[in-house]
Formats: sequence, structure tokens, C-alpha cells
Amino acid sequence: MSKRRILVTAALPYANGPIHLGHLVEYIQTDIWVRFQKIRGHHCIFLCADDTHGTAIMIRARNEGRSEEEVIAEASEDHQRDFAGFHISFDNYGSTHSEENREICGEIWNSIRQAGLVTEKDVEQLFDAEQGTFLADRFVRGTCPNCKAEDQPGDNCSKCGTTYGTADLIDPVSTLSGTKPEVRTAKHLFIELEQLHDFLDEWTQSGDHLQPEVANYLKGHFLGDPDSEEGSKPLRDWDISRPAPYFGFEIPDSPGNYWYVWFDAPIGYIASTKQWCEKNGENLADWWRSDDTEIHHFLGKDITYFHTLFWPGLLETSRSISPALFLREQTWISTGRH
Ligand code: B3M
Ligand code: ZN
Repeated sequence: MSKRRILVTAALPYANGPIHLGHLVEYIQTDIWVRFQKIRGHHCIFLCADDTHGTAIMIRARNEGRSEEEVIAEASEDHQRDFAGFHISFDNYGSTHSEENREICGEIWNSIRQAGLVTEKDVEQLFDAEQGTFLADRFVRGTCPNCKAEDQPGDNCSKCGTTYGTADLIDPVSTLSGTKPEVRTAKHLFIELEQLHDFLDEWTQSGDHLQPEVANYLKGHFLGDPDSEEGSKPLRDWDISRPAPYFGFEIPDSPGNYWYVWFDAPIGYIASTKQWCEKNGENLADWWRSDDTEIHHFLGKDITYFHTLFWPGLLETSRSISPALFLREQTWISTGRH
């Protein structure tokens, strides 16, 4: 049997909470699979990291009167202690708030810009003037514009099921300060995923990147089917930036704007690999740019589309422009929610 080179990742846990049993279902399964490959004599490495950016961490740090760096340092220690307690053994445990990640985000971002995939649009969003921050949907509650039920979440009504934008809520209230938010407009950067439609049709629907169930889900919910009567469905532009204040990496060519947490989170897989390579005298290109390496991502089904549309799209674009990084193979397993 020839020795395979296998890179395995598990989804990166958020730094804004502890590891719970739902997480462990995934990590333990992945750990077993990795141990099996290692015992078979393959060159297999298992990478993970804390997912550290976003509004939730920023708000928590503010509430606790600490810096975000302090909050995420504590989370990283807690997470690694708990993983070790369950004998989950990573080859490297990194952080998305690392210099390696910032650097690789910049490289991938440059490729996307060069490929002409980035566009700018004004976005209207609710703003909490007391806290000085834009409000993600989950930080707003109000009266449903349809059935008039009070105290409903910012994106859909738990009584009548209607979905709406936070700006449509009647009497919206910020859950951060209890004040009435105002509507403000800010510039956001978007990735025009539709430009990658043909690639994503091909990548998701043929080859052995995905289980058939996942390929069908993507076809039914997002991509459509070019050979059917209904045809392809256009992919929506992906809102990839957040205006300050935001805890994350500032976009070098767009000061005052930050990469949305879901842009830099999967890039954290590569950054964690880079740290491992540096400690072990290995070459990053052998793991992320080689036809001889298999890459397997294990994740929960609630985050499938991030890993099967955005992620291969980013990697393919980098590859065609740089040529840099690409996915060889993808394995997905259904586990508990995060
Ligand atoms: N932290 C969400 C989750 O835990 C997110 C995963 C990132 S994987 C790159 O479900
Ligand atoms: Zn309603």
C-alpha cells in the first residue's frame, strides 16, 4: 500500500463559548478517523484552531471590561484543556487571530480582487448609537410586521414564521442596550459568487469531492440545475466585510472595513497548517498545493454551504490567479450542531 498524505481538519470552534457535547461528537469521530489513518502508516495530520473574530467576541469583551485578546486567550486555553481531556489529539491547534492567518487572508484577498470578483454596495443596517455598533440580526428584537407578535427575533417570526429584514421590524429594540436602533448606511464589500457558478456546478456535482446527498442539497437550494427546465439559479453576492467597530482583520485596501468572520475562518485551516509546517520542517505547499495531498474537512451539516460554495470558490480563484491553493478532496460528515 502506498503511503498517502492526508490533511484533516475539524470545524473551528468559536472562542465565545465553551466546548460542549455537540462539538465533541464531531471532534471524537474525526480523531478516530485520523488515528486509523496514522495506524495504517499514512502521513496524516489533524489541524484545528479557535475561530476568534466577529461581533459576539467584541461585545463580550466590552461587557466584561477586557480586551478581545484576553477573552480569546482564555478560550483557547479552556478549549485545548477540554479537548485534551477527551484525548482528542491535534497536530496543531492555532487561532484565526494569528499573523499567519492575516497574511494568507491578504494573499487570497488579492487574488479575488485581481479576478474581478469584489464589488461594493451600500447596505442599510440598524445601528445602536449607545453601543456605537451596527447590529447583527440576532441583536435586534421587535414586533413582527406580519402577525404583530411582540418581542420577535430580528430575522424571522417565531409565531407566524415570516422572514424579514431587521429594518422591517416594528418598534425594534437593540438587545445590547435596550435602546431603539437607528437605520444607517455603510459600504460593504461583496464577492460575486455567481461568476464562479460554472466552476461550482462542476466541482460540487462531479468528481468525488462530496457525498451525493450534499451535492443534491447544493443543487436544490443554491445552484439549480442547468439541465432542468427551471435551469440554474443565480448565486447571491456574498457580503464579505463589516464596518468598524468589528473584531477581526482590517482589509488592507479598504481601511475602516474588516473581513467578515466567515471569510477568515476557513483560511484558519491553512494558517494552522503553516504553523505546524514551521514547527516540523515541512513545506506548506506540499500540503495545500500538491496533487499528492488529500484534504478532508469534517464539519457539521449546518455549515456545509460555507465549505462547499464559498470555500472551494476562494481556493479555486486563488489557484487560477496565483496559482496557489486548492482542494483535492473533501469529506463531510453529519454531526451535531455547533
Ligand atoms: N466557528 C461555526 C461553527 O462552529 C464556525 C466554524 C468555522 S469552520 C471554518 O459551527
Ligand atoms: Zn409573525
